Amino acid sequence: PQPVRLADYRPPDWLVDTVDLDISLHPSATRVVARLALRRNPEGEAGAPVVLDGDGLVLVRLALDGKPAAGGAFDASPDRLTLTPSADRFLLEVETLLDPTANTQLMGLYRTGGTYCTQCEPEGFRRITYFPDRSDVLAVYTTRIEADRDAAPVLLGNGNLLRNGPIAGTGRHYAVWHDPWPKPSYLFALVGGRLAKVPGHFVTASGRPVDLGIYVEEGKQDRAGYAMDALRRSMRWDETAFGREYDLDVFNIVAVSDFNMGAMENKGLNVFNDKYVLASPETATDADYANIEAIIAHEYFHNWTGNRITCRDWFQLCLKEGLTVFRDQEFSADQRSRPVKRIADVRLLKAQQFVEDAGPLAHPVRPEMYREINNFYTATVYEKGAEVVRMLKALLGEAGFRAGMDLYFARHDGDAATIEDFLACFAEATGRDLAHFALWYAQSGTPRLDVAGSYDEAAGTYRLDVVQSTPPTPGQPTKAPLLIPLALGLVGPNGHDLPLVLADGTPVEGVLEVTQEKQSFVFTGVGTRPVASLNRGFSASVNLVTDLSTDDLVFLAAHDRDPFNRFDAIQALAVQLLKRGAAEGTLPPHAALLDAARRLLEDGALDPAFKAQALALPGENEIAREIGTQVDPDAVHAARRALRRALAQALTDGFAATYAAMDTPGPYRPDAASAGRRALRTLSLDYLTVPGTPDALQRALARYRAADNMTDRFGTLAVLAQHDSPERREALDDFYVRFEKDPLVIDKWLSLQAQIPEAGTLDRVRALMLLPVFSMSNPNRVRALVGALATGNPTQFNRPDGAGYDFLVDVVLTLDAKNPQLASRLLSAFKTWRQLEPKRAALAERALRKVADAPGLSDDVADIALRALG
Ligand code: HT7
Ligand code: ZN
Repeated sequence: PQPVRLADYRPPDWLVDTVDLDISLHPSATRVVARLALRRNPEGEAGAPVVLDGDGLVLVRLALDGKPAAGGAFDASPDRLTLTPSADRFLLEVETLLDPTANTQLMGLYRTGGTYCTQCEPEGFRRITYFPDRSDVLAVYTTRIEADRDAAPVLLGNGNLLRNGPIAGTGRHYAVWHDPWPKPSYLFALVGGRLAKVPGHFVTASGRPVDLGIYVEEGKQDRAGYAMDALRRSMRWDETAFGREYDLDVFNIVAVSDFNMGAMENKGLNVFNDKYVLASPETATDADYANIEAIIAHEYFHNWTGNRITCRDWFQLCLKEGLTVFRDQEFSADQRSRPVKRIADVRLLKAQQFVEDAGPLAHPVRPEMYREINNFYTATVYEKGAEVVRMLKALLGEAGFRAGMDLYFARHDGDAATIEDFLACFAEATGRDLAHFALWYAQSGTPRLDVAGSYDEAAGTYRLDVVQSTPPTPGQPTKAPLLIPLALGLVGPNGHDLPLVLADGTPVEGVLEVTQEKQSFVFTGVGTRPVASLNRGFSASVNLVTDLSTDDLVFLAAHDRDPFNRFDAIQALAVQLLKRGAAEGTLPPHAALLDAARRLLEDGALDPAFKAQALALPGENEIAREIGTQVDPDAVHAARRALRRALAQALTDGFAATYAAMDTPGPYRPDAASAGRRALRTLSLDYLTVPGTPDALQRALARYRAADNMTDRFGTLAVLAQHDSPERREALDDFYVRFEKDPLVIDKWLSLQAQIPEAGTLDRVRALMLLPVFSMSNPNRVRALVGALATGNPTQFNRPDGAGYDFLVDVVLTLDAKNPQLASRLLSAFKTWRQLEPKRAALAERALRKVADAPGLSDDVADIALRALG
């Protein structure tokens, strides 16, 4: 694929004011008539022809200003339509013919379980009609949809419904939708199908009534209630937190079962992977409920950050995605426990984004070059993009941040904007120069911050020596220092924070600004030796390396007033032990960790959800990332297993007491407090089951059987899955029989088995692929089974014989012809291969070369294979 570069951006030569679509749905022969009011862009290249994008299109006819175009007046191929009109304004009418049933890429117009639906971001609209398919061409759309009335009684489009009705004598009907808000083509959507509507209602702060609809497969209506509730809460929250109101009379969400990602924010018509809509206590876990809440909110929040203000080009993807992730994280923090949400977000950031940033697929939050844009919907754009917004807020404070956001909404409503536009609003609203801060968008890699503290008792001062460095990443061999907001506290022996006053008398409001490669900060008036609590709340997205002693960490785990750092302190203790354990083959002395863990477990004032996070050991991928080079996944697994045993043994009584205390009788409720109790209870059961004795396994099995909700049932199944035993077999069989007819629940069962860290797992996965519940055509199934093995089972994916790699390569090559986006995402599991010990690394490299050398690869897979090989 040819590279596309940010530096080559040019405004479009032609603009489109209005788009009138007439789409007649048919399973294999859908007709699309598009009428585009084209106008030469005064900012484009003078005299440039009209060049419209297409992707595999079949052109039926073409007319200019109502007259059929003659042969020489245009040049058409499936992938491009070029015209050289004499006028600077004209109406183009194009008819194309599509086969939605044959569309297995799930991009453009396709069918899922008989329902017609579209996915146009980033470049799917060109698979529907010829168009300047770029995000800076904004038009007003009117869409007439026609379909067989029985096959598709529901016809949905963007905007408001203008009219609908039967087409006499044909068995067909139509609906006309009009979206008054100019939008780029990637936000276009339509849905046609036999779907059930779950209705809802919302009145905006200024009194606009909005009809809400969640459309699901017939019979699933009772599983859409939580999503509806989350939607209404999101709408209200955006009004109070950001002053943003909804702007149409209708807001619809459709849940479909074949979908490449989580959901899509099409204007007024969000399309969702059904996994992020459907929930009932019997079928969804607490984690599912939290994800539904977050993703419903995320897509809704795009209405302003993404839709009303969109991106000038795809390099600016983080402008909508990073900002919208930040907004959904804040929403969830307000709805649930803020510290627990922060801990979960940082865990995800480290597990996904830090890993990406440390490997061959590293790229800046705003990339400067891509070959396949689909491969840039990454943890870096989303999660690090959100962290950059969070750091901006840390620098500017609550009021400054809000003033900048207000200016951004006021100034850029209706624009296709850039990161520069965004930052300029904050600079202007607060008077701050953000030129240095902007480097966060351009420089890839996770900065490392080395911080050493020294106390001078005689002078009553405490000094922090800070050194920042960022390791080289692909295309960026050298790095510049960043502007890093480092939130901190100096914790006195009584657990209280000491006042922060710099040597020149300047008070520090909890956040230091680190700007240089080396910097020292001296605090005065420090009467006793404090313990530095650094990067509180994970204020900066950095790898922090401190000189804190084991005693300091134990102290912070018990006393820090910043809950994130209490969590982080105990995790840091665990990471130190696990790194040494993996390197040395035996666990080093670990009494301090056991002590810290006991104190947390026994602290009656702590939120159970917090305890569950703090007492869960870092995952194997996380430990591997901390080790960084020459990783042996078996050694990591052994070290973690040993530490689990040690904790289980030392804290048996505590876990038993907690297990009993966290029992929550009464009907299931998905709120955060109840979820926290369940999480801590299952964690306790997990530790109690570590010995694997018949009694322990029977207790877990009994709990599995007695469960009256999916969180407990699946939680206990996951506990049992770690022990090769008759109890595991019984529970797995039982689960399958109970939920065989429920694909979303079966996904959990598939994932769990794919993550069993045992030698037989690869064969098990192969066998599961043969079951009728599995299908290579459904992305959720493939991700649940193959994706879980590749990303959630380090020992079995990285088998020393390379069989895990060969398996993934076979799946990727098989899938590529069908669904390249899904194939390339699976292949991204190789992003960590360079951190492995030499033998495994050589096998992984060989596997990647096999992919790179395969004939007829998609752009998506070729791009990942070549970049991963670097
Ligand atoms: N903006 C969307 C990103 C997206 C996508 C969604 C579904 C299928 C394919 C897709 N490609 C890109 C989702 C979001 O981040 O909100
Ligand atoms: Zn998004």
